Amino acid sequence: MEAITRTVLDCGGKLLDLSSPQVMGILNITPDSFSDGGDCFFPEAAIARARTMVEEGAAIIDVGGESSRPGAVDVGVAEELRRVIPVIEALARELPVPISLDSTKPEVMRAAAHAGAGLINDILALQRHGALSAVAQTSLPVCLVHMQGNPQTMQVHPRYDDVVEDIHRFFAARILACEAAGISRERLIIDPGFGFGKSVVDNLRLLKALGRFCDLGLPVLVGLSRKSFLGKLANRAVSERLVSGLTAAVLAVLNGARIIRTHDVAETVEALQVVEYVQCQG
Ligand code: PT1
Repeated sequence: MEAITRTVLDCGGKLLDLSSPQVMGILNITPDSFSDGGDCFFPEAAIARARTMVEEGAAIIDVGGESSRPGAVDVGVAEELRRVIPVIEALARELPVPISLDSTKPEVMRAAAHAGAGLINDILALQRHGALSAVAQTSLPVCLVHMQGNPQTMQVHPRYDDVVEDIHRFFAARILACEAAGISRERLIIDPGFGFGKSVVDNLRLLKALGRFCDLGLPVLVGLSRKSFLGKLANRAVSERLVSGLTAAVLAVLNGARIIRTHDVAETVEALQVVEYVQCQG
């Protein structure tokens, strides 16, 4: 595994230190997200939840206005802007940690950057028309997520020749596309996209082979918490997937992940602290 030479990301002036694994707390401003839909639909509730996650040790807050769970439906640009921009503005001003925008829409990316967002998280890996140039015009880091298909249909027939190598090749190509568009490698984070057009076995293979992605020399982010592949392994409903989620997060960090995107911030921070205590022994 190639060492990551750069361990601090500049997120629009707020620094994200990746010399130890960090937790990204999920803040869904949606009426329909898969595990917490509606909890934070009103700005006051969203801001309170973000404060709590930072107290619990989150190093980034990921704000999303459109659900991307399997079967989720599209939200228009105007509605997405209305949901996320006021919350990003308030959080960027108030909180010491960078605020990330979870969106695929260039218009929303641009507005979020102006509102003080410190990172762009895109499940379409900037493949939407105009997304590369929207991000290039900011100086923000960006997380490129792999998805096969789209949220409406991605779980119907996921197909790979070799899930790990196919996705590795996808990232190599997206990294080149970013560099050609003026987004330097130093700004990139990669995420194999657990649950985004993957069978249970595909997800397990990716988790086991996460180290393969680290050799691209970029920080690896993973989102595992409460996802259905974990539920299928242990026959657990969405609200019962904490133990599997923490186990998967620990495995991901042992296999090289640097950022864990999760609903369960306090528990994940505690689990990763144990991993760190063990890892830093001589
Ligand atoms: C993720 C992620 C994300 N996941 C990043 N952003 C979601 N960077 C939203 C299921 O199978 O992993 N990385 N933004 C949520 N997506 C899903 C996908 C939620 C699948 C649930 C499932 O249950």
